[in-house]
Parts: sequence; structure tokens; C-alpha cells
Amino acid sequence: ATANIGVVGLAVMGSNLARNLASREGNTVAVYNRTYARTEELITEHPEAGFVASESIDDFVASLTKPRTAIIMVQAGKGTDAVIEQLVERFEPGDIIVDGGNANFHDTIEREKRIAPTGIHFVGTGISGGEEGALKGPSIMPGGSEESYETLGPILESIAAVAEGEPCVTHVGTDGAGHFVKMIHNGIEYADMQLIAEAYDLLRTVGGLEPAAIADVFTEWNKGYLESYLIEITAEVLRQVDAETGKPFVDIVLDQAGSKGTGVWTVQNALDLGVPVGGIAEAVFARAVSSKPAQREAVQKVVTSRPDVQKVDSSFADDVSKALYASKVVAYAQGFDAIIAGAEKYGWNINKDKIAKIWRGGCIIRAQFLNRIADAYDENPDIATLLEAPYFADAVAEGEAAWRRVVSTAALSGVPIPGFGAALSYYDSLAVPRLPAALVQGQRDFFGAHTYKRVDKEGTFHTLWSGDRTEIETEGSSH
Ligand code: NBP
Repeated sequence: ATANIGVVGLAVMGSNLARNLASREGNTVAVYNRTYARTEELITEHPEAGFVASESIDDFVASLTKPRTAIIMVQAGKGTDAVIEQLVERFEPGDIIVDGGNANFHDTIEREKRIAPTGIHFVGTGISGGEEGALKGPSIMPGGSEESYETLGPILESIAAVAEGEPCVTHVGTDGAGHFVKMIHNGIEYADMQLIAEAYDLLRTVGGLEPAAIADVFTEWNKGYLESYLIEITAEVLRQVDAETGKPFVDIVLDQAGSKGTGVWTVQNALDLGVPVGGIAEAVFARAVSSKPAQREAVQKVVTSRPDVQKVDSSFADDVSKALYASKVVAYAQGFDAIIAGAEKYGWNINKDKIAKIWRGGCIIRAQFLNRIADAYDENPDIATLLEAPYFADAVAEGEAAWRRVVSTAALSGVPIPGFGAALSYYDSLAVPRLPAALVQGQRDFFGAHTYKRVDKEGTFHTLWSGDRTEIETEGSSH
């Protein structure tokens, strides 16, 4: 046995990860794929990697030094289970199986539970950054046992992206914590993309700018507080011209956005955890709305006139950048709230500032901005929301007037802004001293005797709505 690490599954992600591993000092990489032709292709195209290739899973396992460590990069679901089974049959206590695919964290928790009695470590690991990240340095979110991280940590650190001198990998927490945090990352990614898309729509529809001019605006924004990979690539997409028609690329793309599921998982789990993630949810729903051509056509048929677009001046783009930033802060605050709630429910000790730090490089939401989040949680890990951290409180306060102008201008102009709107409503919901939830409690008590609490004394109360409408104290809970 000569290889300190192995990769199973050599489609695009596995091949790139294997090449990344092989390029790092000290690694000898074993590779295996169900269909050998793929393995052959990889080793032929990349002799420099010095791969130890096996045609059979037995030979692959035999090629690994102990503790054996193998990263699975196959199709999530059945494919992953099939490979796990093959490895569990052959591995020994202390060996490590890493699932680097996009598994649902609930599956990861189950798999870890099932495998733990064998003494083999099962480490569900979120890997973000797509094909390029896998090859050049992804952001890596491993779960699993502390013990497994002693072996695995240095290997993952060697291939991860580097941000400000630090590798973008940390032991997130036990069992499914890594895949959970990767899921939230993707939820935040959905929100960030939607917010940027709304900013584009406003600059175009209300601001009257053409895509190429908006690309220039985004390039400028990318030099300031909005600096991020997503802003950078958005400028490139907007600058692209379709070779066939000569039109802006964005105008020849069908406006129906798809999704692969992790955004939906984020929202489903946030609902289960009772965490309001409206900014993320609206981004997921916005894609769903876009993909309902029948409903869009039906309404477009009955709508006879659209509102006139509001007149704006040259300060509009600056307003939009501030609205975008404030809305983005809300989306990230909600994402971190979901991480906190998940950690509590599933018993993970998640270090929030470390999570913000490992997202600074390699992944899709990478940005300077994450340093501010890391600072906020580093200064006080117990803040109730990122919106109370001094830096963000100031930033949102500074952009607040612009944020309101943009949301109202959008509403008056008929530009859909589910992301900006949901973010502002969430912010206002937290900021007002009293919410109409009091009335909702009254309604619930009226029709369902759900009871309520009072602002002026302890206890749980019910009003005899169908009787003489006097109040009685009850044992029940008002929630
Ligand atoms: P795919 O998701 O397309 O899966 C293809 C690989 O799975 C091939 O190696 C295939 O072997 C293998 N496989 C299948 Br399918 N069923 C199998 C089985 N029953 N037993 C053994 N192997 C099986 O590959 P990918 O696009 O490289 O993605 C790999 C993982 O990474 C997935 O979980 C994916 O969700 C995730 N991913 C992550 C990112 C990211 O940015 N983090 C991006 C893209 C993908 P074969 O060659 O014999 O058919």
C-alpha cells in the first residue's frame, strides 16, 4: 500500500479533486471508478499526477495506507450508498470514509449512525466551488468525529482554497454538521443571486441602463463594500453578447430559473427549525414563479396596463447598491440564524466565525464581506442576530433611507422585488416595538381558544368570546 488518500468516483468532481490532491506535496492518490474506462482516461490524461489506479474495489482498498482514507465523489443517494457499502465491507476500525457529494444532511446523520458501530469513521463533507473549486481549491465543510479530523484535517487543508493565508476548511461539527452547513451556504447563495438579479432589473427597468452599462456599474460595485465573486461574474454575464443575434446574452436566455434542491432543503429545514429565512425562501420561490409559464401568461393576458416607471435621477444606482447591501446582510443573518438553530437541535458545536472564514475563498458566496461576519461573531458569539453587531447595525442604518426609496420605487414602478421586499419587511419586523402578532393571538383565542399572554402580568389567559367575554386565567400555553 502506497496511497495516503483515495478517491472513488471519477466524474468531473472526483477527477478534479483527485488531481488537486495529487498536486500537493506528500500526497499519493489512489483512484477508483465503477466503470474503469473513466479511470483509464484520467490516468492517461494526467500522468503527472502519479495516480495509483485500481480496476477493482479490492485492489483500491489494498492500495491505501492505514488508517485508510477514501473520499467518495459519486452521485448523491443510491450511488453513494452503494460505494459506502463496498468500503464498509473492506475497511477496518479507524479507517475513514468521506462522502464529498451533495448529500442531504439527514442521510449523513443516518449513515454515520449506521456505520459508527463498525469503528469506521464516516465523514459527511460539504465541498463548495464546483468543478473549478475541486481542482484549484474548494471551500470544505467536513462533519464527522473529532478523531477522524486528526487524519483528515491536514489532507483537506492541503487542497482547500486559501483566504488571507488561512485554508478554507474547518471541522464544522459531528455527523451531518458539514452537509448541513453546506446546505445553508447554498441557501444563502440563492438569496445573494436573487438580490443581485433584482438590482439588475431595477437598474435596467427603472434606471434605463443597458446590460453593458449595468456590467460597468457592477464592476464599480465590485471595488467597494459589495465586492464578491457573484457580483464579479454577474458583470461578466451582463457584458456577454450573443454571437448569433448580436443581442445582449441576458436577453436571449429563457427567463425560467431552475434549481437542484439544496435551496429548497434550506427552506424546508428552516421551516422545521422555526427559523424565519424569508430572504432565502423568496429567492427559492422566485425561481419557482419564473418557471410557471402558464400562470405568467394567464396574468399577462388579463393585465391591460402596467404602471408607469418612476422617474429617478443619477443617485438611483447608489440607492440600489445600498438596498442590495442591506438586503444581503439580512439574508446572511437569516442563514446564520439557521446554522445556530440547526446546531442547537442536532447537538453540534459550530463556530460561527470559522464558518464565515472558510466561506471567504473557494466557494460561490466568497467575498470580503464574510470577514465582517467573522469579526461580528468573533467579538461576541452570542449576538441574537448579525443585525445587532455594531458594524452591520451601522451599515444598515446608513443605507436604510435608500433601501426604502428603492423598495417603494420598485412597487410604484411594478418591478418585482421579492428579495428586497422580504428583507426590508423582516428588518422592520425586528425593528418595530410592537407587531400585529397581538391581534393574531386575539384571533386565535377567538376561534380556537388558543389562549394568550398579557403584557402587564404573568400567566396564560383566555377570553370567553362566545360567553360574557370576561377573561379567565388558564393552564394552557399561548403558543
Ligand atoms: P455525478 O453526480 O454525475 O456522478 C457520476 C459518478 O457517480 C460516476 O463516477 C459514476 O460511476 C458514479 N456512480 C453512479 Br452515477 N452510481 C454509482 C454506483 N451505484 N456505484 C458506484 N459509482 C456510481 O458526478 P459529479 O458531477 O462529479 O458529482 C459528484 C458528487 O459531487 C455528486 O454528489 C454531486 O452532487 C457533487 N457535486 C458537487 C458540486 C459542488 O460544487 N460541490 C458540483 C457538482 C457536483 P460510473 O462512471 O461508473 O457511471
